[in-house]
Amino acid sequence: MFFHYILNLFLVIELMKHGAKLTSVHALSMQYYAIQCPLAEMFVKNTVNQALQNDPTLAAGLLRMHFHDCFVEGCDGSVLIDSTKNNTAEKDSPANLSLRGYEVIDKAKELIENQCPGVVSCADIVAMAARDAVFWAGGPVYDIPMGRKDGRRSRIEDTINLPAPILNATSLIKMFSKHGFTVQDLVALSGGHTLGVARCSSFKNRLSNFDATHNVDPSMNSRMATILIKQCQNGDDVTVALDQTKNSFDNAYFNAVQSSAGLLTSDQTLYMNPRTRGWIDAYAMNQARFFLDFQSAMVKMGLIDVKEGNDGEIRLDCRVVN
Ligand code: HEM
Ligand SMILES: *[C@@H]1O[C@H](CO)[C@@H](O)[C@H](O)[C@H]1NC(C)=O
Ligand SMILES: *[C@@H]1O[C@H](CO)[C@@H](O)[C@H](O)[C@H]1NC(C)=O
Ligand SMILES: CC(=O)N[C@H]1CO[C@H](CO)[C@@H](O)[C@@H]1O
Repeated sequence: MFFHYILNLFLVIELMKHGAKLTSVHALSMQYYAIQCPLAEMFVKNTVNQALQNDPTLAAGLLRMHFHDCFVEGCDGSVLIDSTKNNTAEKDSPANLSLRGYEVIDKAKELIENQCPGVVSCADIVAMAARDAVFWAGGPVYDIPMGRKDGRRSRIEDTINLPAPILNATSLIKMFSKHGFTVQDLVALSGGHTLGVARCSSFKNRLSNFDATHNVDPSMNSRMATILIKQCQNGDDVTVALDQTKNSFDNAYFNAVQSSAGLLTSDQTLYMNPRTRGWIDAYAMNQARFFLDFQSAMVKMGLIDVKEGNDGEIRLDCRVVN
């Protein structure tokens, strides 16, 4: 308990150092559901643990879901909304088609609604599930403030705000800084690619007709390129692990990037730009440092444009606006 308290204190200090917009945070709190739904976090945790026992690869899905939720319209559960006759939702954009883990969120929401109806937002459940998935996979444990309200808008065209895998470090730095992230945050968050897979469609830009002088991206380890070219002959939907331990949350991703084995352009570019390169080295050398910076960057990500009060609602079914 005491350790937790110290950790919280440390995170707040870290957040202030990183210049988080603390003014927009005041309504969120660690104890937000303490009175109205004290078991909310436990329900989510149990549901996530159970789902991951059956399918460990879902940890990656749940982490990525939170990232996509927060980068499009803020962390407001908009990523969960199903398309209707009138509206094509974020979910149905090409970027989001490979998102996974929606059933886990539905299941947690159902348990929570039975216990304390109309209290816990889908956005908070997504944030908790991502946190619990990281821990389950061997990553750090950390507290997140709660009290996000659910949004009412989910439009396919808004997913343009997601970073594309072909972006270089300069563009990524610019894009992430719009949300208040430092260069260090960008590299720590990219460490989320310690979990999961990508489809060939996401990195085939590196495997042929790369530029005027190269057929294959010269920043890719050539043995790896040969293997990938072969694997991707079976189609755009073939999946390849983002690092060598796709179900373990560790710092293997940074070792991969160091040895020219980052899978996406957006991964390998972090070793080519002098502003990001040092952080790749730091995290490759020191996993504890990565964990610490990842958790503070995740707390920060979870606060992007959060909706409070009447700006949002507590959705009753995470897939449908009330
Ligand atoms: C830096 C900019 C980023 C870009 C360009 C990017 C892009 C991508 C792409 C293209 C994929 C593969 C999708 C597919 O082919 O199906 C992917 C997967 C993934 N991303 Fe990112 N991502 C970024 C940042 C992040 C962040 C900040 C996180 C979380 C902290 C994250 C977590 C994940 C995870 C866990 C997967 C694996 C998903 C799975 O196995 O289902 N990514 N990302
Ligand atoms: C779709 O739009 C029409 C007209 O704007 C409206 O009457 C209807 O209720 C909408 N349906 C849904 C499912 O939102
Ligand atoms: C990064 O990408 C942007 C946008 O495509 C481009 O203008 C810029 O020249 C690129 N920077 C480097 C260092 O390649
Ligand atoms: C990262 C990525 O692939 N983003 C795409 C998401 O979907 C929109 C709409 O189809 C595209 O414009 C983005 O490029």
